Amino acid sequence: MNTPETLHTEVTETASAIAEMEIRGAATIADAAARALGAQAEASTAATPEEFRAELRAAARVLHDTRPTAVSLPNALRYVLLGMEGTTVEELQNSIARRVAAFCGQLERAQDDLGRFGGNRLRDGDTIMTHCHSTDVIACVRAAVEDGKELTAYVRETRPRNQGHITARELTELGVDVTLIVDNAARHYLNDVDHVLVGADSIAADGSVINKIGTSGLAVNARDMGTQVMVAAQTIKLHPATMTGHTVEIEERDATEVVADDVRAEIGDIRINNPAFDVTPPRYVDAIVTERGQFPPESIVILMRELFGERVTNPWEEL
Ligand code: RUB
Repeated sequence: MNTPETLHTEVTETASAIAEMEIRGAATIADAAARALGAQAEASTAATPEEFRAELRAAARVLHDTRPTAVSLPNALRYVLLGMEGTTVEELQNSIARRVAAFCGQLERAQDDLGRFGGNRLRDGDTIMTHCHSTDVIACVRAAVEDGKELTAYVRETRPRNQGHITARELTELGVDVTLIVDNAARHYLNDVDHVLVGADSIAADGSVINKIGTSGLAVNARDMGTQVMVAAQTIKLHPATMTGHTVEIEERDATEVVADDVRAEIGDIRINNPAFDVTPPRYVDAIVTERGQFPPESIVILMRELFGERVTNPWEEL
């Protein structure tokens, strides 16, 4: 039955953890969503294949509607649902289990491969600057460090949620010499920086990079100062609908992330905007590093066509 009562708790809990950002970052969200679909399939008591399919689609819808910007989420749901095959409930269940395992395995391998390519771009003694927290970026730094390179990092704290603190901790654990700075201090230090290194939530067909709010200003400043901008993004971040003219929705989050209600009341009658992401045009990006190698942003559409074809379906939308 296609009702919320049949949703597995792992689906509802994963969905609320994504919405509340306890699970965050594009790759981690994709992994969690795929696993939640796996849990739904495994625990299903559907009496017929039709019921099973409807149940899986309902679960995918709940997961899909949590956050709108990271395309890794719909890409993960699509991958799992399109692999559903069989004529009995048991066969369908097994096909989902296989597909989830394949997806999560690929995600991990892709990050390792991407890390090696990104790591090759970094030289011993380089200084990087990061924004937000990206597991794809960390993979690049890890690969460089494993190659024996010593790195220094300026880590932007990343208002309003300070994901830079996670990056600072993880880079320190890797042995990188870390300096945490407020976002506004970036330009002050960019002269000392060899690479700005950021992740992506989505990459559009024209090579635009959608990532944490503040990325585009950082990239423009970096270009102005002659500093390389590298985007570390597995191909699961490629946004297939942008090939047919769709734009990427930018998530607007709660005003309380910017300022607490009591402080807001003291300030007076103001509007607060809190966009979570922004769009960096391709001309400010030197390379997009994926598990398939590095690409100039303008050529990413070729890879996108190869991976997704021209037509993209949203199987969770069928009721
Ligand atoms: C996270 C963010 C990250 C990308 C890439 O935003 O912008 O740079 O998601 O992360 P939020 P990864 O904290 O709002 O989810 O490389 O881990 O996929």
